[in-house]
Amino acid sequence: MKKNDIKVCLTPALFELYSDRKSVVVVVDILRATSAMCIAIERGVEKIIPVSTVEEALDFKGRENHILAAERNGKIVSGFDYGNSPLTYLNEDIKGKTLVVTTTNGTKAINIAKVDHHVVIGSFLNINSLSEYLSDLNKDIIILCAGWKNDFCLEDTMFAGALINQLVKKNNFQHFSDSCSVASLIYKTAEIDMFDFLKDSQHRKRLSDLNINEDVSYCLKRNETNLIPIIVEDQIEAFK
Ligand code: 3SL
Repeated sequence: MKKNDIKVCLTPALFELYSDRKSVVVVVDILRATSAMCIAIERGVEKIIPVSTVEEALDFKGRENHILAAERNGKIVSGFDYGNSPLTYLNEDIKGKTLVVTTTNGTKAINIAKVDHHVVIGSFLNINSLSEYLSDLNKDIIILCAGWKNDFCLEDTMFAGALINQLVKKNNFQHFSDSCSVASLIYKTAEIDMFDFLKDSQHRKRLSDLNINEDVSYCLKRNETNLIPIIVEDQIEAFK
């Protein structure tokens, strides 16, 4: 049986090198965009519209049944009700609504990938069902780390390593690249205590300076949802 290849694209700046128009792309922004999206879908958001700019998000202002979320540099953009905190989506008000969202890195990575690829949203919060889904899909995979402003981020690469670890156990995947090896090594070192492992990472420090620590612990929880957010016609919805 031919095995499917896994590749890890360490930052969106490298995506051109990986884009092949046939692999499924798993977009990952562990802190915090894709974690927040997974939990928003779990808590009943009907669909998510990822936009790249604050202006595009504002175009939806006043539309019935829409919630607007915008984050830049870790903070909620003024005038918006929601930002990127997964904990804020643990509420009943979002049920059945459409979430329009723009974030510093996560939505940009999604919008780059969705041009030519089938896109799936990944996080620790859905890692088991995600690996089942990818295994059933039986395609080559690119894990696209959203990073920070086109730079490398430890937490996204750590997640890539965790996902590779699960996929390889399913026997229909293989990987050869150094970026996969480095992701696996990072995860092996981190897995005992991921929160502690990230303590000196740039993004944890950035969030910690904003007093955002609970979100980090929440984003490192596993399997809070079985749902797989996927892109269908430019919008994110749960795979059915
Ligand atoms: O860049 C993003 O998409 C965010 O996840 C960054 S933050 O965690 O909100 O700072």
